[in-house]
Amino acid sequence: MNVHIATVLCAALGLSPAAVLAHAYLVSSDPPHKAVLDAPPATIRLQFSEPVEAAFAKLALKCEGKPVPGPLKATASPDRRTLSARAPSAVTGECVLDWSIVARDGHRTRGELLFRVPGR
Ligand SMILES: [Cu+2]
Repeated sequence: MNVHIATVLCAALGLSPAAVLAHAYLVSSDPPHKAVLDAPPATIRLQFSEPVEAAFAKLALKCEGKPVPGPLKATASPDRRTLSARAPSAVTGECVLDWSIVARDGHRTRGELLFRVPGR
């Protein structure tokens, strides 16, 4: 859905098809979307289709509906397609990572990554 909105925006701005392809969407993650984990993740990784600007990334984690304290600081890989963030504490329950990133074409895309850490 986000990809379609971004495509429409790029088209509306009169950008070339190459520019339209330049906004970034999520291609994979660790943990994977909707994963059920044996243990809380130490690090969360998001891999995008295009290089992203780590400085403009916003990552917010909620578990069991409550914001997990401490901002998640995103670090980019050398090719800038992967963002990594240390999970701030030993999280449990149903978790949602709200991510929002800016690609090189300046367009922001966002989405949600769900995972679950069953309680003991
Ligand atoms: Cu774009």
